[in-house]
Amino acid sequence: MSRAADRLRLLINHLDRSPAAISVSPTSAQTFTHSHPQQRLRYTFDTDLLTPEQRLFYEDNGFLLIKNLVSDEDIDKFRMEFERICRQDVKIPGLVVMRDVAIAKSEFVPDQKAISKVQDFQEDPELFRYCTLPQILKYVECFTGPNIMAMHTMLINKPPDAGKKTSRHPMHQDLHYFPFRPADRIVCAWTAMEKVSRQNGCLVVLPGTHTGSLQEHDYPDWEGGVNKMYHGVRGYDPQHPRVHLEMEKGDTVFFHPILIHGSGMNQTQGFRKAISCHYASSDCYYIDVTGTTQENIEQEVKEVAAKKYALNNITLKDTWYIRGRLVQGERISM
Ligand SMILES: O=C(O)CCC(=O)C(=O)O
Repeated sequence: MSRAADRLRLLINHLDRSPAAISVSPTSAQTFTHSHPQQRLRYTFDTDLLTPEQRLFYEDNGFLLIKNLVSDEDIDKFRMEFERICRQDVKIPGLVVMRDVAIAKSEFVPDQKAISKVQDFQEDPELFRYCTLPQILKYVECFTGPNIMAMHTMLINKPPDAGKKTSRHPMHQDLHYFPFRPADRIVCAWTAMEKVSRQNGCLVVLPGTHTGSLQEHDYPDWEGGVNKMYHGVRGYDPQHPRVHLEMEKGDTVFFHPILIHGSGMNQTQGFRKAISCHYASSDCYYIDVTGTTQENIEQEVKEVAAKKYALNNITLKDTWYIRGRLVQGERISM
């Protein structure tokens, strides 16, 4: 038996004797049914898909990269749909279209060059197909359990940096944006739509930080400006080892919402594209973020909702409740 398998067995035996170490929803602990329920570690389930090495890697590091998971054909279709959106050939309800802060309003042209991100594409059947791909869901289930909601969807079109370093994404923890828990039953799938490297601003992760807690976030005081809602984590250790996730088209990384990560500047002339979805177990539950470090993001979301959609009494929870879509199993408490 491999060393990883031995270590996994030791960890499982340890957890069997200390159930308090496993974090699940207080309302529905027993709804996570699996073929090997005793083989549940803190961050992963055994669904017969992950090797012992892969499970341990995620348990220890908070991310797992799977090569060649999404076909070129699918990625080309997602790219074509994105281009249709940019040309304004289609109008998708609820879709949020974002521009890099370095692009002045006056420069707007209906073209992908003006758009740095689209998010909330749950009503676009072609882009949303990404969130339902069976080969992605098979992995997602290892982290969320069998009842799966697609909560947050994004296609990121990182533009060539205009010289102000605004194409960077500050280091952050995705949980800052989410008023639902437990964190361990949430996972992001992020797929490279082309080769991503340090040159065009690949993801950068701080391995192992998923075992920490949610920290305070706010706008970094970057001289050249920072994109709307791109909050950065305060006070992380800049000396913490970093991993630059260089990936090929179709490679997919799954990562935990407390993992500190970000992405670098795009120093090429091309637009670096990636598509992603945050999934949560439908057994998760909403929390009230009043009085927590997440109050500032709730306030900002409320301001946008009031200004753009004339929605005045909305909470952070409401904005997620209406976006979430069941993609596998049963919708329980989400
Ligand atoms: O794709 C990127 O550059 C970073 C994406 C990311 O970390 C996020 O949107 O939370």
